[in-house]
Amino acid sequence: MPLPTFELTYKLNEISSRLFSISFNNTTDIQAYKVVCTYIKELLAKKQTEFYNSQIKKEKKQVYYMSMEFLVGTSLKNNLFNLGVEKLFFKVLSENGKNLNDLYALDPDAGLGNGGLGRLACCYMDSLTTQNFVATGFSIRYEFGIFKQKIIDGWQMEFPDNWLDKGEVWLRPREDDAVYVSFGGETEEWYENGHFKTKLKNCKTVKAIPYDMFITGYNTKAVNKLVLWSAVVPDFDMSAFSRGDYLRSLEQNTMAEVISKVLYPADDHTEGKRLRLKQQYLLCSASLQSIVNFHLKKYKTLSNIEEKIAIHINDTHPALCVPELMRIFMDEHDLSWDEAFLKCSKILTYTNHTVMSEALEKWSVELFKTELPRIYKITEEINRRLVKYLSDIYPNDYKKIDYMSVISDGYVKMYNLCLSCCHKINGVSALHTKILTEGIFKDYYNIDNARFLNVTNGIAYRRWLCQANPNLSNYLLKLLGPGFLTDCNALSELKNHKNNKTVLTDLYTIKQQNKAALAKYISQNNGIKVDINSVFDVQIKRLHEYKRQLLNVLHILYLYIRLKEDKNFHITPKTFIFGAKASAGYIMAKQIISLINSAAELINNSPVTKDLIKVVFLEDYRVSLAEKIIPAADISEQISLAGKEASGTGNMKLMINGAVTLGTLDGANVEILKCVGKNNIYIFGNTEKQVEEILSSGYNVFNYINKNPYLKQVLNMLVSGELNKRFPDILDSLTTNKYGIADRFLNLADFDSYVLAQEEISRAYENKEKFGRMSLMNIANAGLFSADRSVLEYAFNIWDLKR
Ligand code: 26V
Repeated sequence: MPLPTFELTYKLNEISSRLFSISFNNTTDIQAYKVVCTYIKELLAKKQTEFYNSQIKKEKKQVYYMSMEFLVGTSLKNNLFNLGVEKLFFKVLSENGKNLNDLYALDPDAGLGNGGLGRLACCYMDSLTTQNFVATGFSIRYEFGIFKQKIIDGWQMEFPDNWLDKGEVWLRPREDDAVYVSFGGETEEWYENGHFKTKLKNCKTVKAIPYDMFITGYNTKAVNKLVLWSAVVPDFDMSAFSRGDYLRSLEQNTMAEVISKVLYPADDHTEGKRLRLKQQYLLCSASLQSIVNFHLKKYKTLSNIEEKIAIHINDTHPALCVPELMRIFMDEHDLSWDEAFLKCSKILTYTNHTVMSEALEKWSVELFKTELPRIYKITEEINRRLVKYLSDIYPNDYKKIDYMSVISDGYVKMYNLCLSCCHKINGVSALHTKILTEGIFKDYYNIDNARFLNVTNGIAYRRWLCQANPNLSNYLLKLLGPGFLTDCNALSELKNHKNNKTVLTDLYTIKQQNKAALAKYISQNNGIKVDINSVFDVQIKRLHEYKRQLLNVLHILYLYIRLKEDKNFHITPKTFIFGAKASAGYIMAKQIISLINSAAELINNSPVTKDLIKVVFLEDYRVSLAEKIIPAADISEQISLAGKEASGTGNMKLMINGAVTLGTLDGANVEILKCVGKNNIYIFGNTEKQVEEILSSGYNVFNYINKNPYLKQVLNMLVSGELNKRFPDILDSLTTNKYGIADRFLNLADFDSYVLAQEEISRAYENKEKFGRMSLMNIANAGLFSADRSVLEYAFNIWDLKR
């Protein structure tokens, strides 16, 4: 690459005749899509082998990123962009009567994740590759990714997402490298020549087949891999079959295959579901077996393994890596406990992504023990030694020891399993890391603070700016030159133009073009006509009470009430755009989606508001939809309750596309404020410290409701019948203790200051130059939030990789 056009045409014809026995120019679009993807995949396979071999020959240390989620999104455009061949493909395709954009439209949005954590994993793979690190992602080849969301009569419904029917073209199966993973049964233990031996009997074994998905970096020879495991029945149980026990052998079959069937679509609470534990163990066991096998093949010894590999645990979901790596070292390679534990500790590192207590993973001992008997024994021993160690440090402080232990109260606490072993532990924003080290993990921090550090999240901005927003990116290319394509900090040169009226006007024009494109999408999908001269105010993220989409709606209802009361109430036209999936079982979240849709129905059609405010709920929020919304945003809503959002990454994607943040001092918003300065952001609401004080001194919502008659009317609207549905549960959640404490996420305590911030935005937007400059300053100061910077910090401060 780059290839001459005739050579590419020749290759496409060759693949076309191999796959479909026709020439490329006679293919249908879907066939052409498969031909092009196959060509890219085969090219990447070759490049990956070359890159990997060249690095491994130098005995370079490599990192394995273990994650139950990789929210890949589409691949074709990203790969062509990274390889620098997009233009060439446009040309060759059009010579063959095809439009590359039509093929892009066929590329499935691989939704192998729920939200921020899964998307972050992909952004990091992208940046690691761009910077020539040898990095391998490990996850599961879910047949069904995150569900497809449909809104029916205002209510979220979930439908299966069969991404593989087209997505399979990106995968390369490696049947020959399959490994076996066992569940259930009992442990058998004995001594042999003075050595402890153990094995599982009566267990059920599944075969795990790896599928490679290749990861390109920008403008580099490096190509890495994401390895996805698929579980299948080992070999058809012929003996059962010959006994006539057909059904049992079939049952075995479906049992195995169900493990990699579907992604758990919840990111809000631990459910303790057996199948989820099996998925986690499949990921850990299959990946670690293949990692250790590879190491032994290359080095013939485990003595140096901790110098050659780092294994990263992305949140606690792959925490079983700790006991599984112990098992492999001890049971399969005869290392002693102490040798094995020291190695595990040097190899394993862990990132925490949430402080929400409901999301901190734990498993019932009963379940853990029956599914993973050997792993349970090892975990028990880790805990026994841990408790002994802690008793020396905190003698007689049973409460603290219990809090810090891996097993207590009938549960295995996965975060403590990671804390007890990993040699580096990090949070994902400065504030989040502070909360970890001074709050939930402080007892561990106080014993050994050197293990803890912060790595503020970052984004693959070449996807989120360059590919998603070609209008802006091409403009910046002309204005600033190509430096920012490899160094995000080069965007800061845009600051030199902050008083340049032409540049401000150009940026405004680009934003309006992007808004027009989104307006078209909204009109096609929602049948709503929105005004591109209104403020596009965007809140796109998973639906969670702590993220406070509700606060946003309460404000919208407030505007409606004000306008209804007084036709002359001045308001800057605004379009409120939402995108959010709720976990299927999270009823309150689903009710909030329903409320947003009811508010949209009323407000978009009411004569008092219809030309001033529009409310749009965009169905099926996903990576590819985010890529359409983000370039068109004026305002980025980041309004979580302070102390609850670990970092946020949507805030960074919106910022780099010129949206101005309206946010609380939460997660990475704190750092965004530092970068842009207080004049280029709207900060409102109680700080994390104030939140603690309010909650500990007994939060009384009526102190806030009684002070603000409009707030009272807003709350009343939830049940008055003026909306097409009534929302008594939402009202109860805000004003009664029926669902835990009233308004546990302090929507009402932050309401007044939110309204004021929105009013300030209105005034600023009416001054085009002022708002345009704020927008420019957001683009110019986004450099810190590049995933290129984040992964360098991981590489040097956590994994100890060399360039
Ligand atoms: C949690 C759980 C809980 C158990 C059930 C299954 C499940 C699946 C996913 C999760 C993930 C929750 C953590 C998460 O996504 N955190 C988000 O991570 C982003 C990347 O660091 C960060 O920007 C967001 O603030 C944080 O909420």
